[in-house]
Amino acid sequence: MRERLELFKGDITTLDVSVIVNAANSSLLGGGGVDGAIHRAAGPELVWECRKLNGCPTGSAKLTGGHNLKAAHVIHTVGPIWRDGNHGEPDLLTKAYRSCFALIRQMGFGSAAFPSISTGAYRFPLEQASRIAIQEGLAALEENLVLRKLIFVCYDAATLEAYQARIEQLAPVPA
Ligand code: AR6
Repeated sequence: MRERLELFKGDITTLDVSVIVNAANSSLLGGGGVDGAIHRAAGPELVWECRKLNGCPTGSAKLTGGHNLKAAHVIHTVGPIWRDGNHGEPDLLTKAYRSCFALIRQMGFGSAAFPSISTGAYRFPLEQASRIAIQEGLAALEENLVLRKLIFVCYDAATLEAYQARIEQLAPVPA
């Protein structure tokens, strides 16, 4: 599995993969952060398509086309807003990743890229969020052999370091 998992430091909108994941809000009508970047790169047709979806509850995921993106599809998911960790935040973040991986499996996508869901404007602590992301990613790669490449996009140095540390803990390269 480990060899099918990649970290990429940069902008998710540049990636040529089957599907990119958007860390959206429940309106699905756009916002800041990665959501804003994806809508800018995809063009206005993305929000027109999103308007027909009637939003998305936290922890769920919905599929659209990629429009002007290199990726032909976008999965929009909604991670939890961090309050204090006692409001189901870890379970909801796990659910958001699982909802995306379920769609990836159902659609038979061969490659997918994820941002670090909830760790920006939604303030989910990076250490715990990166653990959930890597755990769910490895589980998905194990059960879905059609998924040849899974990329976790780390936009800044702190995110990259956190993901690298989690991979070393959870999927060490055999000696
Ligand atoms: N490519 C990859 N990652 C990015 C990019 C990019 N172009 N831009 C930012 N990131 P955030 P959230 C990183 O705030 O915490 C939006 O307004 C960013 O550095 O985008 O789930 C939505 O509409 C961070 O590591 O998403 C919602 O209202 C990560 O993406 C709300 O923010 C997630 O940060 C969702 O908040």
